[in-house]
Amino acid sequence: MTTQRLHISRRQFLATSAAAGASLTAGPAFAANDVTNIVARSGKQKLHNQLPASTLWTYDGAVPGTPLRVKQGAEVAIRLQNKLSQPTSIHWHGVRVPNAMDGVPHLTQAPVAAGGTFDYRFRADDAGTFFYHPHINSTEQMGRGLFGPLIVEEAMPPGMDRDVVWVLNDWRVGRDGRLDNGFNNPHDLSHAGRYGNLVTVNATPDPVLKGRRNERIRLRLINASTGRIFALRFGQMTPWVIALDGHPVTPRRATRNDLLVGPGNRIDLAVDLPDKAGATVHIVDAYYPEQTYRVARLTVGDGKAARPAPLGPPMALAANPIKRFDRKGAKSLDLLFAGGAMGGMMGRGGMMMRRHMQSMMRSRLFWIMNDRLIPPLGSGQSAAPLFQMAKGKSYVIRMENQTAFDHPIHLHGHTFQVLARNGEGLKHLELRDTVMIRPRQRIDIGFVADNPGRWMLHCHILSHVQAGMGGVVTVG
Ligand SMILES: [Cu+2]
Repeated sequence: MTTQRLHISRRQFLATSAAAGASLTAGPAFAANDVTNIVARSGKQKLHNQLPASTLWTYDGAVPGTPLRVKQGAEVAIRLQNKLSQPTSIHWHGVRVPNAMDGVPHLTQAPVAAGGTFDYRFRADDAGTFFYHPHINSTEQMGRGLFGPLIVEEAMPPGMDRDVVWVLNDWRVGRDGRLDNGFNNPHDLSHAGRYGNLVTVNATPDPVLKGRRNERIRLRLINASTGRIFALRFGQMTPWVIALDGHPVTPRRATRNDLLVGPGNRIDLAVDLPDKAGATVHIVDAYYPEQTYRVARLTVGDGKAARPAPLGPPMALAANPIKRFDRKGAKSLDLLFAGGAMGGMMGRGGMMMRRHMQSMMRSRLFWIMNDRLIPPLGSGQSAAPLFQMAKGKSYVIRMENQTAFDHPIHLHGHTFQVLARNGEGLKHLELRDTVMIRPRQRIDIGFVADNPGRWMLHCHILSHVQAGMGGVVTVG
């Protein structure tokens, strides 16, 4: 590392601190030699061989960005350099970081200005499959390719033949074959979000993963789409699910609900390839049953088998150190989602829509949380927190979706337990940071508010958070 670079960084660091004001904390400065540099930059790349180049924004020139792999308990030190021409940040999705490291501009830090840097440092307490992405102008920044996997390896990883990370996302390609530049148009904001027409796995459409007979692959799926929800099917095969949103579950055959992977969700599967040379497993997205399409293929080679017979159930992964939620002492909070296109005008949600209709049209805020229109962070308008929580206390949030759309609801800084769907308790322990809530569904989540700070609670359909589906909860 040259002194000049450190000098520039320090000046930027001070500038950022000053701009942030008293309530925002800048990242800790650290010695350069133990730091991974990540550069957010713009460049021309083809989305597909047959298409002209589009302007993509990437981490280190690649989609997905630099795969980060650390051991559980390790200190992670990342220096983000912003070579974009607009402010950015990095949010460590699903990782329980200290508030100042959470990467949410206008809430936990100042935006990292064009040409600026920011130092992120945190300890990776939980093992699992996570990812990182910006948390400002997100529809465009993620929609142009800014996301990368963060894998925290267990102290004792399970014995699988291979560990494969698949980052799923989609791209909206215009008639000219280039990435569509219309981010945050009113239709996307008020409907299902920005859906693309080119689905890729690690930026490759419909890839083929080749394996051996009876090979067991740990498949880590990350949905980094701006809006697309996947309902995955594996043909005749039903893979084992071993973790949801990074957190271990007792291994079981994956249910349809497990395989419903919304933006922000991750799922770790143990996939056993068939005991048949030449066999192909078609992985299909059946979210829209009328428009199913293939996402990827697994094929079995005709060479040596990994083993003579298929393996039995995989071993459970060790639990992460999440504080157990105390149902008896928990305080209940209600959260009602309303608004959006095609939302009913009946019931409480309809009443809220009628009440806010005028200002919804004016403000381009199409979604209502607890009878409030909440402007996005950075709009200059401040909004009171949705909830204020006492540190160390247990909470239940009873969510109800009175909109016509699915929403993956993401809570920062915490891992919650999904307690009930439509009032029915879950059979299995399900720990998550992002939970899909279906139209007219009620979902109860419970957690210990043990991480002090100001945290986002929002839909991970990025057009929706832009249009009112995001609020702040405080813990302290
Ligand atoms: Cu949403």
